[in-house]
Amino acid sequence: RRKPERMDLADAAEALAGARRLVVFTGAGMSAESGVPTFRDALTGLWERFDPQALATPEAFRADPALVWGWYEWRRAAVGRAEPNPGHRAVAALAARVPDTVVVTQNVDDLHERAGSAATVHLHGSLLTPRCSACAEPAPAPGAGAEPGEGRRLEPPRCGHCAAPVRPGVVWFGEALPEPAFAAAVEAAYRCDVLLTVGTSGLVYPAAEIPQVAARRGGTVIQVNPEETPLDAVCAVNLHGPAARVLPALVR
Ligand code: BJW
Ligand code: ZN
Repeated sequence: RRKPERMDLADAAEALAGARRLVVFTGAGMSAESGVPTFRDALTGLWERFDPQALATPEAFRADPALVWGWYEWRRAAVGRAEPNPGHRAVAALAARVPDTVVVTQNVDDLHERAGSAATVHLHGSLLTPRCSACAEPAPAPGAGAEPGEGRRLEPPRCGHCAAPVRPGVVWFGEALPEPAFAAAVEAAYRCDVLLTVGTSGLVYPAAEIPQVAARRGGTVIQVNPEETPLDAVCAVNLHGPAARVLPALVR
């Protein structure tokens, strides 16, 4: 099958409609229009206001569990109030059309699932699956109510098994990705004929390898991002624009 050198929106829609094995690879920009902040956008990104070294590393949690737990509880509560946007719904509609679709997300929210993409692969874990920091026993997700404000400390609950502090179920810098999720993502990228990458800066590894694997294997990579990214190098097109507007136009 011919792979166009340069595509426009109509070519991209056609490639998606004709895909037999599809991967949708998403990052924080996917949920931006649901009101969930990204990490690296100028002005609005979380890393503009918060220090990743003090919050998103295992060392940070060991040094100050209440600071880290409070920050993640604040974010979990915000995600609970957010709703999937038309982009999430367009991804679910695409998957309904192409049965062999794997949705791979770096996001720690559940907005793909709530929009109907039930089997989403989470490369960086989830805000909704806390576990023991010592024995990894899953901990019950805290109920609504006790949410801290922005930047407020909160003592983490204790493991019912071994009494160590419970930690968020996300992947911090320096930690390995969950092996089954990463293996499933690599395998899907290896097999796919089209990969749609949405709202990721493509800076964080090894997740950023996923679109590159698809491209190397001859898959057509279609990107949706208002900005240029390093993934432009492997894309047939970057449909510059916000996910909640571009994705519904692609799936129409
Ligand atoms: C829109 C939009 C709209 C805006 N519509 N788009 C190679 C070189 C250098 C360093 C490394 C390397 N390999 C590994 C590393 C280290 C590190 C890393 O990659 N660092 C780089 C930053 C340099 N990687 C790791 O540490 C990883 N682990 C690892 O390598 O382990 C090795 C190991 C092996 C075996 C045993 C032990 C260890 C783990 C990385 C974990 C990343 N975790 C985070 C935090 C998760 C928890 C939390 O939520 O707090 O994951 S960091 C953060 O970045 C989060 C995201 O998933 C991830 C990716 O960000 P994303 O989604 O791309 O968001 P942004 O903000 O960067 O971009 C948003 C994009 O959306 C922008 O492009 C906008 O333009 C766009 N946008 N509005 C569409 N409306
Ligand atoms: Zn435990």
